[in-house]
Amino acid sequence: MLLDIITIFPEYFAPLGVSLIGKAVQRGDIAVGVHDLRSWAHDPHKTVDDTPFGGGPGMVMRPEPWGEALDAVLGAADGRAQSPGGAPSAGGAQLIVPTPAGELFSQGIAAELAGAEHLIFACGRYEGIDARVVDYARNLMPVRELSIGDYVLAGGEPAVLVMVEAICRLLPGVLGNAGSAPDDSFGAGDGPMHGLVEGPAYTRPRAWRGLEVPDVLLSGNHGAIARWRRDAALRRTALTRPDLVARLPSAALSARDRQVLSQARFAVTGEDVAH
Ligand code: JA5
Repeated sequence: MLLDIITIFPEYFAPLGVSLIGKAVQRGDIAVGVHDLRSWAHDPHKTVDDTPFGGGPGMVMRPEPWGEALDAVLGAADGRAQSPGGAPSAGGAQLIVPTPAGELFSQGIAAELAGAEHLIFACGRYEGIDARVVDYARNLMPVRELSIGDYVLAGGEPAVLVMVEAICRLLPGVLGNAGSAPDDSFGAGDGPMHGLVEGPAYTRPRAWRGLEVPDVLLSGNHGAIARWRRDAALRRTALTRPDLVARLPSAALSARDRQVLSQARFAVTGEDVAH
């Protein structure tokens, strides 16, 4: 997979050299290009922003450096793919634009994007990027405007780090333990934890500062352990993410699941547990 990131703060992406993604880059499983938008600004001050038409606070990113940046990054990828033709065109490239106005990024979208050949991330700053840049880019490649949650950031950079990590850990060989992806919270795929957050995890020592690990996890009874983990995931999801419980398909819930959930929901609603 090829990742290109366009930003006015290239140094923000130093973490991509670390940990799982850093190792995947070293192996050549992922190629990352981090590009300074100002290298496509041609005035002496390398200006990338201007005042908003129509008035209002703040500044807007000018379209010209963005247009040149997208053309250059697409053209370079075309060159690498040795595809024919003149004008830059997207050989499997998609543009991702982080914005609080976008579609909510999710595990499902991460899984879709993990199948892409080439992702280009456009990091806005100030009050955002001139809207014509996305209009222009839609003529070249698929474009997704994505939000990582309902809060305001000063720019798209931290959202891109989040999305890159969520996407790249799904690539074959990137996660050290291939078995740990399907059981994660939100259970990518259709494993037993699909649609739930994960319950608690424990390791040695068995007793620590007077706190004990649940006996079942030391029982060696794998059926009982799986059941306990599912119960714990259901209870925790009911407590902290009732929205996820509401979206579970009823076919995915056994009689035991329903019993665990109805008991958990007593606690959530604050109804009289003693009834
Ligand atoms: C701010 C110029 O989903 C949370 C997000 C906040 C935010 C994003 S994504 N992008 C920007 C931005 O500010 O580009």
